[in-house]
Amino acid sequence: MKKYLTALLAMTTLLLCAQENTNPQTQWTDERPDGHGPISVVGDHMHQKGEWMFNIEYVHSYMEGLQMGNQEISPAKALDKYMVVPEKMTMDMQMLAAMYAPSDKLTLMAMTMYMTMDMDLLMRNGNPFNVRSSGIGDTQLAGLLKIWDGNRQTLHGLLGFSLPTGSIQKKDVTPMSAPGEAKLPYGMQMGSGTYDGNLSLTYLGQGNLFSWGSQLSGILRFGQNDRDYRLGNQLHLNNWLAYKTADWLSFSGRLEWTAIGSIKGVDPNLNPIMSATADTDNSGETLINAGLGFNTRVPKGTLEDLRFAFEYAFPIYQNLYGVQLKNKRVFTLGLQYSF
Ligand SMILES: [Cu+2]
Repeated sequence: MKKYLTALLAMTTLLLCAQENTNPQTQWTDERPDGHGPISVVGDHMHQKGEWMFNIEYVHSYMEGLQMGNQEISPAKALDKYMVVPEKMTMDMQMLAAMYAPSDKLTLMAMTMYMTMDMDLLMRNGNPFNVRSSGIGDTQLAGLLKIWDGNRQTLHGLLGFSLPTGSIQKKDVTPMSAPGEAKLPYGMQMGSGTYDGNLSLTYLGQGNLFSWGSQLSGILRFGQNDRDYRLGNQLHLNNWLAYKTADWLSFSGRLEWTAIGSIKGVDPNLNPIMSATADTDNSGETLINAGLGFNTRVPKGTLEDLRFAFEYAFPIYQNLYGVQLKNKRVFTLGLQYSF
């Protein structure tokens, strides 16, 4: 009898333990550091009903050297065709975003940014010069809709648009225009000048230590801006994997394929023979970026849900249409707080 009781007790204990192990988490949760995707991914997560989030982000990107297709070319070679060619460029972007969820099924998002661009160029006579531009960029508004949620996986869609609040009239002094200012090329302008549509579909999954995500996104531009051109449409396929090392820290790896179409139309104030950056034949690209980063999240206490994240991204493949500056690296830093 005692034997049976012991066996019964052992079995009950085993069953209870088994239940403890097989019934931990059935829903996807954002209450872990990798509950948000890598910081460079936009629209990666949604919020719960009544929740707000504020996000301050800093993005630094750097381009250097010339490439034609997937071959490097020298400035001298490019100067056979153009009077001026670019040598390097930095773009610094400070972004402010707010998210609010009126329901579990819907999260609203608004985003504004301030950008500074700096470009070094070289003239055919061998003289270098520099141009700068800065200002607010385009304003993004979006809604994220939960499509499916179950078995620690979710699927949501993003539908948004971009308002042309960024200037496309930026000018600076160049050796050719001095003492006056000349219109700066397409890549030095703050916005697209058109109303653009943003669409994306994001799949997220979670295990106990690992999490993963996949996002297909696009930017569709319509019509023409008041400078008679339209920037290229964009298509991105982003995939990432994260590993949670502690309840406050996770590391991520990301691989993103991007295709950007060429500029359609021509700004009448830009002369394509003058500068490689003013020729719309030199626009559009396909590239594959790799990103390495980490997320941190305060797991409890008064600052619960304060997050800090970082990512370093670099191209492992790039095909640039025409002659363009090579993409080198992108740093993204972000501070997020939800309540
Ligand atoms: Cu958020």
